[in-house]
Amino acid sequence: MSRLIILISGRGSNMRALVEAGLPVAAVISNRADAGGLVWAREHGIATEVIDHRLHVDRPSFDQALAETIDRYRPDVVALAGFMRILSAPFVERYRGRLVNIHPSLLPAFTGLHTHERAIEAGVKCHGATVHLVTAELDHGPVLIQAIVPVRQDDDPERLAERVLRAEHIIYPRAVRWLLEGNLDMTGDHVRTRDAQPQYLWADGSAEGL
Ligand code: NHR
Ligand code: GAR
Repeated sequence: MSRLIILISGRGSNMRALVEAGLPVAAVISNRADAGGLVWAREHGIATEVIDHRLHVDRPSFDQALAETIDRYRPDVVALAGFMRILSAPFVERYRGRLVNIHPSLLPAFTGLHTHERAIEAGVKCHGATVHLVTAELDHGPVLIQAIVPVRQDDDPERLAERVLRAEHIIYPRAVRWLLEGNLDMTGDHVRTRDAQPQYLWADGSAEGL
């Protein structure tokens, strides 16, 4: 049986989507004791841990404590789900090919924070979310799946974020399942599903024929 660890910092709606998809979640770990997602996880009988980054003198020592806690659960895959601490190169190397993140933009556009606001500001018409393997370079790892969400004329960052989030909840469980089940072929930056399942999602069905 494969094992999944989820790292969160906040409300944990993506964590919930992973649990509700029936994935084998061994534990949920947060860097914040007040993360809303921890309450939901405990209510659902899932083991939880808190590793508070403020109690560590520097990033390497936080990352070391985090890795030690993760490794006690002997996970096959580690999924970042709204996890807000940048991870150091040794941490990323330890879980190479098994550490995955969901980022709220169509990478490589809009790396970093405040993506919805920046997409509207830039005037792009297609936005979305990306599930990617984590590498030492922030928001730059190989892409597993992307969801395209149209930007509407009257969108504000909150409304756009809400639609992107719904797409995230569809693509994240799909991609994590591929990883857990060994359904991905990886060569360099290129990741392909072995059974040719589509690695994109259109939030707007009208474009299906393209
Ligand atoms: N770590 C590595 N090495 N590579 C990635 O691609 C990572 C990562 C850690 C987290 C998620 C990411 C996102 O999807 C992620 C990807 C936090 C920040 C950030 O600036 C940036 C990107 C992401 C997560 N964090 C601040 C920091 O100093 C703290 C911000 C806060 O606490 O609110 O770590 O967007
Ligand atoms: C999600 O939109 C996720 O893509 C994003 O934060 C939200 C977390 O929501 N992640 C990042 O911005 C990482 N820097 P959730 O806690 O409800 O899953």
